[in-house]
Amino acid sequence: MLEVWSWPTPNGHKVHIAVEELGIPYKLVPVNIGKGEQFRPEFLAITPNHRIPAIVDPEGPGGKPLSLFESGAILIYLAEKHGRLIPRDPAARYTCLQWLMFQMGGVGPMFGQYGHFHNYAPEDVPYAKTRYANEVRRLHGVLEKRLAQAKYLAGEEYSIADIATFPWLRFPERRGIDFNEFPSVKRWFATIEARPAVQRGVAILADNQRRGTMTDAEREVLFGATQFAKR
Ligand SMILES: N[C@@H](CCC(=O)N[C@@H](CS)C(=O)NCC(=O)O)C(=O)O
Repeated sequence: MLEVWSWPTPNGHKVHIAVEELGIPYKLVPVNIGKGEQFRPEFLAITPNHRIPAIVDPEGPGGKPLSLFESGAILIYLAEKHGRLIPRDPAARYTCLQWLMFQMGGVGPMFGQYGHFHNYAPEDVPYAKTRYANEVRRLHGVLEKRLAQAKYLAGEEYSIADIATFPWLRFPERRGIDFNEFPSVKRWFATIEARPAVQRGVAILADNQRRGTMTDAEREVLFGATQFAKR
């Protein structure tokens, strides 16, 4: 059975939503990143980058086991293996991959840095706060333009590009964003949020979601010496 090594973060939710959408039976292996479980040897054997999500498919290409990390690669793999959530038409397929890469290289990293400097940095760094707030707003503007022209990011079809982007756009108020300023993003978000598989996906491990401030121990694991130790 497919193993999903994960935790309830936006990158984890992408894979939770995909397996729910595709109806794939899977075994969930929780990796508590606040407690440092991402540094355990069994997880490092799957991903040298010690980040969730990762998967192990015992029935990979050629019937051989395949392990994968990087949520974008996982989404492409699952969609192609199951023949859904990625358009078949070549032009639409590349458009889907384009928006998936836009999420992986833009939305994810920039929103992540916004969160870091607004919520976790031990000192106030106004330049970084402003820079990432501007980027978050700019990226919403890019999505708004696209979604004013197309129903979904890839075009007419719901795809892994939407699945990758949706979890990062949840709770916009936490990033100083009001969806009323981005009406097409608001329409798209409500459509995706209403999907039963998406609701099941974001509920996975939800009881473990961090509430309130980070503890010193979590801070050390995520941003201190433990994070940067040579492995
Ligand atoms: N580009 C990676 C990013 C993965 C990532 O940053 N995962 C975070 C949670 S959202 C993580 O595992 N952090 C653990 C750590 O920083 O030690 C992907 O999309 O899979």
